[in-house]
Amino acid sequence: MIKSIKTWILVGFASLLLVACGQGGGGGSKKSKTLDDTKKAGFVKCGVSQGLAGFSNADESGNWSGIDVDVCRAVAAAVLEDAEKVKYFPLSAKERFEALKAKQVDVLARNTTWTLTRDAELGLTFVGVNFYDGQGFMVPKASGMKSTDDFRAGMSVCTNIGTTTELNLADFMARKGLEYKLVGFEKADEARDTYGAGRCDAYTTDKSGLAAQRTVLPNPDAHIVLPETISKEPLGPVVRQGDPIWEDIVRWSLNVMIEAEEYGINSGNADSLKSSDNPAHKKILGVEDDMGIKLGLDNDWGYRIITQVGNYGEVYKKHLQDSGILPGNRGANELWTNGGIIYVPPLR
Ligand SMILES: N[C@@H](CCC(=O)N[C@@H](CS)C(=O)NCC(=O)O)C(=O)O
Repeated sequence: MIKSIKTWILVGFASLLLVACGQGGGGGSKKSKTLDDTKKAGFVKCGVSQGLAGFSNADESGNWSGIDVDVCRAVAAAVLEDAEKVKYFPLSAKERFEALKAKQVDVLARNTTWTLTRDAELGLTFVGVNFYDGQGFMVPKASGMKSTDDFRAGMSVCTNIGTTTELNLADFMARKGLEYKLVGFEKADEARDTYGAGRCDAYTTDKSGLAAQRTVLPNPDAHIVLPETISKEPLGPVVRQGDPIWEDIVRWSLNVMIEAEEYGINSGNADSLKSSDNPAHKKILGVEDDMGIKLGLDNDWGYRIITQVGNYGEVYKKHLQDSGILPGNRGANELWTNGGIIYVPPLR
């Protein structure tokens, strides 16, 4: 009797250890209110910008596209088996967090910078980074300004309110000891057009935003982006706190696009790589190891994302390089294996 109690204690202790080491247990039951509601609705509720070329932008027929839009399309491919099953909610910078908290949207994929305050105070969770950015300035070429060293006291700067942009500008000008006039707008097109009409000496936002907005100014060649980058703006998708399964689904829907690029899987070769004997290919494409089941999905989730949306490199090329918005090399947004800082935890 004593012996069998001892055995049971040992067995119990061993399984505790296994669980503690993360080796025990299966997927467990996966209960997500957001996932259930999304399936019931038949679409992903996606918060996007009010129009930012390359990131989230609607054409005349109301079709949304961009690298942020593709995060929501990836989630739809993962959970609803169809990347088209997304409803887009255009949100200004000022409105975006309230809209997410009020459940008007379930994913916010809108050039949003991950900061401590937003992470800690708003009841939200940033799931990753889909574009590493930094803030810059655009000025008219005719101004003769070549760098921020040419800034002078009393200058006016157009930008958007409710952004990190506004805060970084204040810090930057304080460091320079320059008084300036903030010309703030809730809508990005108003900030851009007011600058375009010559009513501000400079326009400031994330450098990707400057590149995108420059393309829609009446005469893009009449403006230059100054060389300085004054901040770190890691942009990424956000979800509400409190639904860890949904959080994981959104996080890994982004991660699998990046992992696919790293392992050479794209929308064109995913089918043939299903029979690859590379274990990484098998995991990503759902042939082995139940990655999808662990997320509370099915194992084809990654395959669907890659074939319907593309890997990260394909998405980047299509929306940012081929569109002419950021035609040069990817810089920080290159994979870590190619000298950039795009790096995701392993899909295993
Ligand atoms: N990344 C910054 C700035 C984001 C931001 O909203 N920028 C403006 C200027 S490019 C914008 O996206 N406007 C588009 C819109 O409001 O629809 C932040 O998270 O605060």
